[in-house]
Amino acid sequence: NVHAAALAKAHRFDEQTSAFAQDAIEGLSQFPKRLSPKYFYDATGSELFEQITVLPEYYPTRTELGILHDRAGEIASIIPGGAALVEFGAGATTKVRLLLNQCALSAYVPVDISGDFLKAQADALRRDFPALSVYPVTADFTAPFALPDAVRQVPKVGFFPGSTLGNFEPHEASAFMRSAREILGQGAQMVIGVDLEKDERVLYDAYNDAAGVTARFNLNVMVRINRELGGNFDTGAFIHRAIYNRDRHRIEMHLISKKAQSVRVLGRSFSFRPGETIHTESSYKYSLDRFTALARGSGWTPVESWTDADGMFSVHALVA
Ligand code: AVI
Repeated sequence: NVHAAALAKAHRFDEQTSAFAQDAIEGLSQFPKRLSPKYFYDATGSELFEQITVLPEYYPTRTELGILHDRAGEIASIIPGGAALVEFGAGATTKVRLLLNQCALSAYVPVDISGDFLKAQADALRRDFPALSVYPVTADFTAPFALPDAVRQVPKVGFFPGSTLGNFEPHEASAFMRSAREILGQGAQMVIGVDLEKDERVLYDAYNDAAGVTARFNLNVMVRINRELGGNFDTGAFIHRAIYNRDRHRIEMHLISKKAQSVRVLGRSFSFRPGETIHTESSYKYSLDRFTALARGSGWTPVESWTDADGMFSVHALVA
């Protein structure tokens, strides 16, 4: 996309903003229009997501925390002593703390695109776990990155909770699993949280909460485009909708235009028909079998998996 690249350059964007600019222009030029869910997470979006995780309808976070809490001892028993834990996309440290309390880990390597947030979290962990070395890495974990030299010699354990894998398209999910295996190396372990298929009503409610937090989270990507890419989205002229696509085993989040309108982003105009959507996120729901097949197909061997009593969510241990 030469035009978008030239625009980004003309606007003197930093690297992250020009990637956002190119992706946004490319996505809004497609039919159906789409935006990548990775752009939800500016400061406001991250805060709104934290609010989502404690909504009564949003079961994944508390269910996964319950599994990690109940099974921490079992999970710890398959993690070699002195290992370095590499967390892909480190948000709040609540989940990793459950493992740190049980495992004799030597190092923690949180990897996240947002450097400021990482540093604050790293400082808090150093205070609470003085024996732990913390080496934050600022990187987009969907692309290859180098681990710090200090953890080169110790066993590695990947940690990818939250069913973030579910926000990847199936080919992206396989590519991520393969790349994680490359980064962590032969013999590494991986602990990964994966949301499961279930009653459609439960899924629907989790992404259409009564308080409207998910709607604000979804619409915030337009606020972000307005601010960072000189857009003029009227957020009042779009509505949030999440539907379950049964054939593809995924929740889809959309922003739907209430009327015919056109929107300018970086000096380009994008027109919407009434009812036209921007597909902003897919959240894939796996069966245990479909996930273990994906893991095997990307170079991992499933070792064990745990679910809650209602079979809502799963945590898997894999070995490379
Ligand atoms: C981060 N991710 C796993 C969340 C999910 O459930 O797919 C993002 C989210 N989207 C709407 N609500 C939560």
